[in-house]
Amino acid sequence: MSKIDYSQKIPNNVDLFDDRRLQRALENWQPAYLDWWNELGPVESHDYEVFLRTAIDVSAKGWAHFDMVRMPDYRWGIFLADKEEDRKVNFGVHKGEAAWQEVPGEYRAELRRLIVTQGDTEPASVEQQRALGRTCPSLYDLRSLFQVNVEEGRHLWAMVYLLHAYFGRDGREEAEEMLQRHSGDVDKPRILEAFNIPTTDWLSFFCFTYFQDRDGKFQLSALAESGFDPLSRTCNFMLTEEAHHMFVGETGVGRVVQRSAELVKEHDTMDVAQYGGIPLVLIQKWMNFHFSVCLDLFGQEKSTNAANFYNMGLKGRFQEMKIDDDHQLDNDVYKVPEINGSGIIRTDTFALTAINERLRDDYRDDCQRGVDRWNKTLTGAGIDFTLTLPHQAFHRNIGTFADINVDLEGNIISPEEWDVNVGNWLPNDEDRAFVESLMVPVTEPGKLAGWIAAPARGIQGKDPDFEYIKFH
Ligand code: BYC
Repeated sequence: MSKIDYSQKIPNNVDLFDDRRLQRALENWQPAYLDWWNELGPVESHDYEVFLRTAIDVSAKGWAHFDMVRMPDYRWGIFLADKEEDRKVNFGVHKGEAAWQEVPGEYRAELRRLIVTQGDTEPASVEQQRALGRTCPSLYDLRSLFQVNVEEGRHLWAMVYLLHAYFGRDGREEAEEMLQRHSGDVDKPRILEAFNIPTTDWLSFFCFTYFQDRDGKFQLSALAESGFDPLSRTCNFMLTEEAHHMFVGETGVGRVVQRSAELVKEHDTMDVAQYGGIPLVLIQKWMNFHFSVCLDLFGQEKSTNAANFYNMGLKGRFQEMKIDDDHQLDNDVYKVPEINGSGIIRTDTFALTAINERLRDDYRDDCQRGVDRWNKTLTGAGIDFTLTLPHQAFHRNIGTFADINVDLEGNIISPEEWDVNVGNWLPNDEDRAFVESLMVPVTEPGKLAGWIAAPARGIQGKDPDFEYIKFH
């Protein structure tokens, strides 16, 4: 079951050949997808040959093959993780029942909504990042961008497969709409706000892959717990690919921090902008922006939607089966932040309605780990500067804190104080113009832009200065 069949028009391990109707429906969608990729995928990449990873198996070892691939010839396919025999619904009111192989009729609308929301983010991120190839800091980084992009395209295929295979006509309509909504489009925007902001510089790209792809990790992990087995298996395999995207983010920001630290030491000043580096205060502002925008992606602090998804057995918690409780949560509480007079406190609320908040807490802890590693680079260089994650109430647009102003430490402030300080906390026009001024393309093998350190190693045993891209 696990080998992927590349002899078919749509590579897959789901026996598509045996279901001619489904195969035809997906083959009808395929040209629209390719048109979308050509129009809104990475700019000017059509003649490039890129050292890309392609999935060839879904087992833990040796699942990917690396080779030079012409970008338009990349094969997007449908891959589900292997089926677990006798899998059960592991949480909610159906706990203990056999996992569903078909959509449970009473939960069809909720399930479709979750799959559509997830699917919509995948092409959105490709659209957001489409112009970055023009300003890559190295061939190594350009390859990382394209690797991330093709796999986000594949993740769209993953969700479109579920829509086509399990939701009939309205599933097909939803699949079409995935290609009609566009990031930032005033009339037909992407569903979640963080996917409508263009990614215009590489520090933003690295923050995106660190913070926003990590939301992907947590949401996919919660969906991988689903009692709807095909969704679980799809998400499990997507998570295998997702890990590399976060690696691109963590090492990307880490290399910017490292380069800035080198310049601080070399010139004995924090003002490294004059030497072509990105000052640490700017890196902090970029982190403040991306982290706060991503916190919104977890939804409201108290959410009946999330409680329903959990009760229904459709979307679990992060690593549900490692949590030691009854997985039904009828009598459990969880601490959720609330505004209390002039401050923010955490109070007990029903654990079921706090599902979004719990996932957000797990996410925050995971984000902190990489920040600690970046800080190690700074302490190692003897630099007295600590990068931090802003308070969870800072710069929020969804939930409890959407209508108040909060500083980086979590103090509630007046709109006037916000206006005076926001330019010190979030990237302002001048900061963005400066960072963009550094974004000049470097495309000679082994060469690197001056604002970023070299990668510690290359991809798949190749040297960092390997010719990862051939321009034709
Ligand atoms: N923007 O009850 P609530 C990834 C709406 S990233 C706009 O809290 P819920 C990737 C909400 O729709 C992972 N609207 O909502 C990363 C609701 O509307 P209604 C993507 C928002 O549903 C990088 C109302 O507010 N996957 O894979 O519990 C590159 C009430 O809110 C937002 C998923 O998100 C928002 N941010 O939670 C590529 C998983 N937040 O019902 C890919 C699927 C809330 O009042 N999605 N609203 O009309 C979900 O699980 C949930 O829909 C959410 C929201 C967690 C997003």
